[in-house]
Amino acid sequence: PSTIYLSDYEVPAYLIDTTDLAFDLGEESTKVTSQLHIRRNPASKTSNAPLALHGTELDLISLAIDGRTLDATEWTQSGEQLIIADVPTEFVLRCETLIRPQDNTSLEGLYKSSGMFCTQCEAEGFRKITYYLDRPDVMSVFTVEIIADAQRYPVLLSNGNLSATETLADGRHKTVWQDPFPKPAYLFALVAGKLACVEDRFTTMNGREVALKIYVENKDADKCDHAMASLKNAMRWDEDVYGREYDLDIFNIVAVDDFNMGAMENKSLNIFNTSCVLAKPETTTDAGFQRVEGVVAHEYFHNWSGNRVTCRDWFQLSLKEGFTVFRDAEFSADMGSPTVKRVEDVTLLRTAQFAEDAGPMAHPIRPDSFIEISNFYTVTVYEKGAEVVRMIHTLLGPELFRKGSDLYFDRHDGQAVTCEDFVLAMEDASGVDLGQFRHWYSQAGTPKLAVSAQYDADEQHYTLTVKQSCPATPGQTSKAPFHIPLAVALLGEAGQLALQLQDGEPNTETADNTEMVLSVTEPEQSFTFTGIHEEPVPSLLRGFSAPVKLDFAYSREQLLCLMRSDSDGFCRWDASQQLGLAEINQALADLAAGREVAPDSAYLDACRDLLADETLDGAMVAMMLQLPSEAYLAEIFHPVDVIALHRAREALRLAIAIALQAELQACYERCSSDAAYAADAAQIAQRSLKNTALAYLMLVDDDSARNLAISQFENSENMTDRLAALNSLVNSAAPYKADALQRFYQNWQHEPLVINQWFQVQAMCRLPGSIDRVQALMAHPAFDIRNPNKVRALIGAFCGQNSVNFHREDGAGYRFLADQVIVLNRSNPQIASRLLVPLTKWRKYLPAAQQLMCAELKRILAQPDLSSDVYEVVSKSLQ
Ligand code: HT7
Ligand code: ZN
Repeated sequence: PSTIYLSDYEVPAYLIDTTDLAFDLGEESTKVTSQLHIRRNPASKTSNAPLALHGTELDLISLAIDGRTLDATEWTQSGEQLIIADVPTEFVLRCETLIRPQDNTSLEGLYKSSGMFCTQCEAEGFRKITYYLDRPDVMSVFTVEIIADAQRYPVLLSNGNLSATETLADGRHKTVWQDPFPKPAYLFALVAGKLACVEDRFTTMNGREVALKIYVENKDADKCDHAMASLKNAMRWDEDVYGREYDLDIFNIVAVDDFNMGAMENKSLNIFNTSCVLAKPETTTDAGFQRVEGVVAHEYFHNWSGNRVTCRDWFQLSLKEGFTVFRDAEFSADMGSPTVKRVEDVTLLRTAQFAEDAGPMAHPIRPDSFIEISNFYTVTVYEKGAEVVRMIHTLLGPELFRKGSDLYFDRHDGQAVTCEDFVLAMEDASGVDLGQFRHWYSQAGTPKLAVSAQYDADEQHYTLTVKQSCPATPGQTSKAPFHIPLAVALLGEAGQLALQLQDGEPNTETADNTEMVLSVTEPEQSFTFTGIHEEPVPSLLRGFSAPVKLDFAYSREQLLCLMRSDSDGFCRWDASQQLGLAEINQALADLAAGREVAPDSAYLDACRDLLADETLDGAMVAMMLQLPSEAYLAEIFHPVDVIALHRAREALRLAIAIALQAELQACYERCSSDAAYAADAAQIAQRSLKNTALAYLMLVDDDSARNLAISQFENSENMTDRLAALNSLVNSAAPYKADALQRFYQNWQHEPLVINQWFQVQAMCRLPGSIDRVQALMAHPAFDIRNPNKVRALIGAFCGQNSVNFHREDGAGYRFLADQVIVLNRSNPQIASRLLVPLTKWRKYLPAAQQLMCAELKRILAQPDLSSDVYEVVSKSLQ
């Protein structure tokens, strides 16, 4: 497979003004007829370029130009391209192809899922439907005719407005859809199936009436209310916060079982993984409800950030994804608890993204090259990309940022543009120089900020010295300094101190001048605050103002002070994590020396106070009580001794549970409630704290804890509590757990999404023997390796979230994963390459583990017919 470089970008030699497609959907195969109005691109430098269309896995039936059928000498095929050497400057190309959606297991292009036809065209799936200029800077006006059996496929959908329906002879019917907005092929969608429709309406800020329709299988029609409410909230929010109005009379969402990602923002016809649209309290956890809200909003927001203004090429992916993730994060923060949302996002970034940025696949948010673009739908492009947009928001402030986004949308409406265009609009609207800031787009790696402080009591000066550095990443050995917004406050005895920088402008960043964003631009830089009457505790990187690793030598007392009283929720939580990390280090030393693990009493007191404080947000308390995850620890320790870390963390959790048993019990009881389920912030917080307390109590695993878990499992009416109880039981020695698993399966076997949770709980069980159970479950009738949700729930959860079992010393976990990757490489390369990520991190681990992991990677690499997806990840991780 060959590498594609951003520096090789050229404008397309041809443009397609209109695209007329006709689909004849059959049980064996589907005939696709396209009529493309093509003309030479006046902006192209190559005047006599042949027409080179993308196409793969297509049976070509016929090609005609302006009504004249071409004979086989007039075109050639090379790799994924169909080349017609001699074409007029403007013409109509008619093309007939035959495809087999029934056999399409890659879930790219047109495929069948649970009896319905559906499409996934981003990034390069349209070329599996017909020959086309399948690149995002070719935007065309689509008209789509669909013909299918009326009984089997009563619902026939595509983008835009329905312009005609017709009943045909032989039991078939036809619909015609017209989308007035020019779009790239990756936003094309088609759905045909027997589907129930849940309907609502939305009136936009300018009075446009929009019909909102969610199409699902009949049995799921009772699980659409939350998605519909989320959609309406998102539509209103985008009007209020960004001034963006919806632009068509119809907005459709369709739920499908088999889907490689969460959802897809096809113009006016969003296609969703069922896991991101269906929700009801009996079957869906709080996390599931929040995911539905976030993904529905994300796809809706793409209507502007992605569809109306799209990407010039796939190197610019973060232009739409980073911006849209930032938008959906702000939306979710406004709908629920902003601090909890921020801590969740930072947790994902500091585990998965920091790991990616330090690994063999590290890339800037705007990559310079790729082999397979599907491999670049990454936490870096999405989540770090969102952090980069957030930093622009921080540097400009909300008003100027809004001016910038207005200018961006106005200036580029209907265009395919670049990250540079986004930054330029922000600069032009605000007058803020983002010159140095642009390094965030081109440089990979997580910058480190080493901060030290000096207090001069005589001068009443407090100086923070900041040194920035960034480790080398593949292809980038030295890095230019970044422009890093560092939000700070200084905590004194009686609260936050007023901040004034020596030689600085008066601080107007907060009403009481107590918070400031420092612009760190130099490799080393000092900031001196004047009028500081006492030595403060610095609160640094408030709100996680930049995606960096911050190092400050806090004392335990300072961390306890931050944990108890910082007004910034992120810094409070982070202090709790740093204290937890210190405890884990101590536990490692204790176990190595054969001592009993005994947590520090001041740390325990702080946890005790958290548990007792009813005024605090329960979700925050729950997050602060949780020790840093094993995934986070894997980012801190070098090399990572998975087993030792797991033992130390578990021993510490048990010691905390024993020391705080009474408080945990009281907290559990206080948080138990009979109120009817609501997925609101208050109730979610309460359940989260209750189930955190239960998990701790179950470590003690005495009768009283088991009885709590059993009773919660049997009596809960919502899936959050039921699953939390099941999870505690499965990880305990309670004999009841086998019964619990069996009963759970029996009760929910008709709900695939619930059964996926059942698979996941077992896959993540920390106890020995999980790999055997996972292997046995792969033979369970409910498991299906062709369904990505099931693969993620069982194989993905085991390999990615059950470190202690995956890293079994005999290498069985690594072997198991490689076996699955080899199988999936043939049926679904996108899923195969995502699944293998845990193996690519081999350099982090102890030498024995490294060897075993490398051997499995080499075994994969030696397979014949390796997909470009898997080849790229494996070969880069072995370099
Ligand atoms: N823009 C969507 C990307 C997507 C995707 C990419 C590759 C393979 C399958 C896919 N399904 C959806 C999702 C989003 O970010 O909104
Ligand atoms: Zn997206």
